Amino acid sequence: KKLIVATGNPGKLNEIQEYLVGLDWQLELKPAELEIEETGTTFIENACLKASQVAQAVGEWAIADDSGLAVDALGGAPGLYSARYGKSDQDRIARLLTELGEQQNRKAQFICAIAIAGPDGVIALQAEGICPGEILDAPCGKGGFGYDPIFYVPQMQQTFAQMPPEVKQRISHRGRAMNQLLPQLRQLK
Ligand code: ITT
Repeated sequence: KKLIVATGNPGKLNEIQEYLVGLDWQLELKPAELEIEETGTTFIENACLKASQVAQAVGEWAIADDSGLAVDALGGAPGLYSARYGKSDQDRIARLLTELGEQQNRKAQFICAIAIAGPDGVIALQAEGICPGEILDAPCGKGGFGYDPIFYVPQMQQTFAQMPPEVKQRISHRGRAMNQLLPQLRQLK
């Protein structure tokens, strides 16, 4: 069976593909011209919206990810608006560091919602994962994507961008959501 990966973000796409290696699904990219407006008020709502609309448009199963970084001292911003916070990863990181300034409370969490919809657009599976961490004063590390260079995980004493990919994949918000979802995805026939 085909599974359309409903994302336009290459970093996400890479990671989602890794979790699905060895499964019985033939992965396919979402047509680039198919863009879904994220009108939801939660990560889960937006993930469901993207999965459902792409599945229906293509007439195949689809998996979507809605994620973001919520910073405590910024009242949870950029949160749902993490992608819309700047024009490039570099701009988004610069803006976040500027808005946080000298703030002592650097606590933050990455949140990831994943949804899978059938060809009729009906949601079959959904899960959410969270990874707590801290925002550094300056970027550190070359791996990953997005906000990874400023997201430090105290437990590992590294940023997401410093970790070997398999370590990020195991402990990240996306990893935690996928771990809940994968056993159920294997049952879907
Ligand atoms: P799609 O909607 O097409 O999937 P998007 O990039 O617009 O792509 P979102 O609306 O879910 O996706 O926005 C997520 C934002 O959070 C985006 O700026 C990402 O770079 C960032 N983000 C999500 N997961 C991340 C991770 O594991 N590491 C670093 N940044 C991440």
